[in-house]
Amino acid sequence: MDRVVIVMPTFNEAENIGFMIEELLGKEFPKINADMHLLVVDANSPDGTAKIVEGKMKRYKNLHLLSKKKEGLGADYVAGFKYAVEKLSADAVVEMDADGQHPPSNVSRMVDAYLAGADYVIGSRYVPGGSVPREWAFSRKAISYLGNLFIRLVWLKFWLHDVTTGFRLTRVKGVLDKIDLDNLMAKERFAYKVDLLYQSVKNAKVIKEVPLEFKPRLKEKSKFNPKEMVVTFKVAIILGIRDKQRFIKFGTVGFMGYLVNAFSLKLMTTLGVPGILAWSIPVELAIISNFTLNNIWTFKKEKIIGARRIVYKFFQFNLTSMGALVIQTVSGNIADAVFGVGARQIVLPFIILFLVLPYNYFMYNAVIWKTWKLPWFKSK
Ligand SMILES: Nc1nc2c(ncn2[C@@H]2O[C@H](COP(=O)(O)OP(=O)(O)O)[C@@H](O)[C@H]2O)c(=O)[nH]1
Ligand SMILES: [Mg+2]
Repeated sequence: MDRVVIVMPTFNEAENIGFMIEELLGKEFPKINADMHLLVVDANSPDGTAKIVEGKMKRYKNLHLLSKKKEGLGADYVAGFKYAVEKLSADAVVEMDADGQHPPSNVSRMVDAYLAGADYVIGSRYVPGGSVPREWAFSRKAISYLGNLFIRLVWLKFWLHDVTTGFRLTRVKGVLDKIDLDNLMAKERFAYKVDLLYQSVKNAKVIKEVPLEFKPRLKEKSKFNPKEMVVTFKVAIILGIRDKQRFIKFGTVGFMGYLVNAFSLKLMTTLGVPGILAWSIPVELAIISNFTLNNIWTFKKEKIIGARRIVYKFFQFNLTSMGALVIQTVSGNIADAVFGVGARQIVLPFIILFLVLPYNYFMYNAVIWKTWKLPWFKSK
C-alpha cells in the first residue's frame, strides 16, 4: 500500500493541533485507501504544541513529531519532507496547515487523485467546488485572486488555477526527489510555495487540481503581510524569466529562419518570380530550417526521433506552418499593394515579429513538441 505522509508545520498551534490530529487520524485516515501518516514539524513552539502531539502519539502509531528550531515555513517544510522520505519512507508527501484552513475532509480526494495516477495534486480554491472564506473582505479576495492570476500570466501556465495554495500532494519518486530542496529560492512563507510548485509542475507528468474549501483560521488571525507578497512576486518573475531560455532559443532559430527567408526573397525578386511564389517559396525554406534547428536545439528535451515520427511531425509542422504561409503571403501582398515591391525587405521583419512569431511559438509548444499541456490540445 502507498504510504502518504502529511507534513504539518506548527508554530504555536496548541489550540488547534489536538483537533487536527483527532480529525485526521481519528476520522479521515481510516476512510482512505492508503497507508496514511501525519508528521508534525514543530518549530519549538513555546505554547506547548509539541507536548500535545507527544500525548496523542501514545494513541496513534501513525503520528510523528519532528521538533526543530524555527527557520521559517519553507525551511521547516523542507526538513519535514526529508524526514518523511528518509525516516518514514514516504511515497508521497502532503503540505497542510495546522490551523484548520485546509479542512481534513479535503484530504481524501487529494489522495484519491494520487492513487488514480497523479504525480502532483493541487488543492485548488479556484476550481469548481473550491472556495475562499466567505467572511474574507472583498479586497482580500481580490488580492488573492489577482496575485494568483498575475503569476499564472508571468508563467504562461493558464491551465493551472491556483498557484499560491499551500495544500498540495507531491509524489516522491520523479517529482520531489528531483527538486534541490536545499536551494529553494526563498524560505519565506509564501514565496517558497511558489518555487516548490513551479518545480513540481515541471517534474510531474500528471497534474491534477482538486477543490480546496479554504477556511478562515480556527483560532487567531492570519499573519498575511504585503512584504511577503512582494517577495513572492519577485520569485515568480525570476522563475518565469529563467524558464524563457526556450523562448530565446526559439527566437534565435526564428532569426536564422528569417535570414533564409530574406535571402531567398531577394533571390526571388532578382529572378523576377511572380508575387505569390516570390513570397511563398522563401517560407518553405525557412520552415525546413526552423523544424530542423528547433528539433535539435530549442526542443532538444522533447526531440522528435525515428524516421517515421520525423516525417509525420514534419508534415504536421508544415500544416501548422500553412498558417504562417497564409499570414505571410496575404500580409506580404497587402504590403506590396500599399508600400510597393521596393519596401519588401523592410516589411518582412514586421510581418515576422508581430504575426508569424507569436503564432509559431504557440503552435510549437502546444501542437508540435507539446511542452504546454493545454486542455484543448490533449491528444498526442
Ligand atoms: N514549523 C513552522 N511552522 C510554521 C512557521 N510559521 C508558520 N507555521 C505554521 O505553518 C502553518 C501556516 O501558517 P499560517 O500562519 O497559518 O500561514 P497562512 O495561512 O499562510 O497565513 C500553520 O500551521 C503555522 O502554525 C514556522 O516558521 N515554522
Ligand atoms: Mg493559515
